[in-house]
Amino acid sequence: MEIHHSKHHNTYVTNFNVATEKLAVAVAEENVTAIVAAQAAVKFNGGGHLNHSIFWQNLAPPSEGGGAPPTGALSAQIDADFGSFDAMKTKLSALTVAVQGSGWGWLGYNPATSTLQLATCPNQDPLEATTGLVPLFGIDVWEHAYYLDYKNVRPDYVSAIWDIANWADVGERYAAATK
Ligand code: MN3
Repeated sequence: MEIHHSKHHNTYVTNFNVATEKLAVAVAEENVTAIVAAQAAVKFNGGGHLNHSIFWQNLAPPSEGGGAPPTGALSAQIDADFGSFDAMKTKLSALTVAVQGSGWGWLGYNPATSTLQLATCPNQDPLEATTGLVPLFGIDVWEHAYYLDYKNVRPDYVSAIWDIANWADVGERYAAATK
């Protein structure tokens, strides 16, 4: 987690800044080819920054509430949309473990239907910009997220993430999304 935060996340931020500078120059020069060419790096690195910014807040050590189940309005909404917290966990775990290659599993809020939804995204595609769902809780299943601790056993990593999930943070995101 330390390396993941200090090295990987930092690289997305650095490269996002490079990409947006390139984009700004291309826009200033009205160079349409360069504007289009800049999009992929903006999306990838901007997505990486957005996703990881949520990821670190979504986690907490058990001594700081990690693993304590959701409460209040979020808990009620999870029950309404998935039947139970355990049912949601089982479903999101299965979807996330099954991501082909690198990507993310998400619990998101759909403002159009006022419901919670599960989704997966490839690479660093940011959830809201690509699906319209407001990101509440994300699981990074790039190999860099788990290889040092879990080798190639992605299911064990996904199973362990629930022990440090910070549902107080997720609840705040839900409250903000539904305000
Ligand atoms: Mn990562």
